[in-house]
Amino acid sequence: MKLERVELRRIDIPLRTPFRTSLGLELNRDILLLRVDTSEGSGWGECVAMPEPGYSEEYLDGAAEMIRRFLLPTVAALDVLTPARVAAAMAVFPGHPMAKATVEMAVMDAWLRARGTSYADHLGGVRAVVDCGVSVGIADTVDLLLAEVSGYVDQGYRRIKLKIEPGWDLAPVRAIRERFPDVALQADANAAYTLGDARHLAALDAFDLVMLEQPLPAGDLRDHAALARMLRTPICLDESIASARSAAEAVAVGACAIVNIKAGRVGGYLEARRIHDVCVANSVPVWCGGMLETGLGQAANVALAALPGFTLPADIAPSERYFATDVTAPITMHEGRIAVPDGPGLGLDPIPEIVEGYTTDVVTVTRFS
Ligand code: OSB
Ligand code: MG
Repeated sequence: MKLERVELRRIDIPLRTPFRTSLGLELNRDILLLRVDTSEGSGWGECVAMPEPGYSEEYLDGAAEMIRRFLLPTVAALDVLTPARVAAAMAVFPGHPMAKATVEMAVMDAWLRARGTSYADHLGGVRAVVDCGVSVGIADTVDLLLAEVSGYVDQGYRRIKLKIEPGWDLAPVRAIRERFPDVALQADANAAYTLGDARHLAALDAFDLVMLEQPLPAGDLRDHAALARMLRTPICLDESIASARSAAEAVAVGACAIVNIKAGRVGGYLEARRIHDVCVANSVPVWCGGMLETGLGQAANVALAALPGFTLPADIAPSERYFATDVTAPITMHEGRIAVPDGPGLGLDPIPEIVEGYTTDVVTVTRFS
């Protein structure tokens, strides 16, 4: 299999509900879709980088540039294209995991479609359905948050995750816990605190949270380990885990008891699987994070979440949670679960007219060097 043609397509697809995190970022979804045409067929990748840096240093224009200028020539130079060879070839460049993950995802889709194998079968999925959780952005008032969360509880989500930040933490968590005493509840701080906030964060122990996600900055493994000793609530890491190696280190130093796995953050689905394997070997539960993806990214995430170590509900939600009209046939949830696609590759196709309607820019590459 050889690379023949690549399309970098930017789509502007509005989120149905504004999504605000501790980064002060109001996330909108300007998304890069990558179509690869190979000698054996086509595949799709989705870049999870946001328009602005914040969650990490990557941002959409930078990722597009990285893909076009460096990753595609490297991949096009390979005579035999396989997902593992593509990932290994891209590894000569440090960093840029979201850019790399986009290319790997598209090549894997094309390669699996050509072989009639699904993403889930290739990665080692063992489940036909995955449990869905919903990630709830910072709201303007606790009343508005209560109304929003009530809707999600009614829709059947199996876990609620609240974004928190200094000034928006104990009060919203207490309010949700009082209204929904039995709901599986967790909080995600996106690195908004420091170890000096440990006593304040320990007050969250009263609310029986499944976990507290990424309370401190990504590089602060030692501080996370110190915080973990001061809290009963288990610590989960997201931004801190860049690879299987960093997962092993975080677990070894006691920085976390749970790991959030996002393929985009770690350079692709193959590295995501290695993180899963490291965590399973250490009896650390994992779950699949999300980055407000379209149906394409969700399909790959659902496949990943089908692996045996993914024992906690994912940040994977039906299309209607994110978009009025998704770029694929809508992903639907039944009793808080989404079915793992079993068709070849992602098992879902972008709908050309819909993608076209959202498109703001297309760059086609046929000569790679
Ligand atoms: O920290 O998990 C996060 C979205 C953008 C950046 C970071 C995060 C998120 C989410 C989205 O929580 C969850 C979802 O895709 O439903
Ligand atoms: Mg997170």
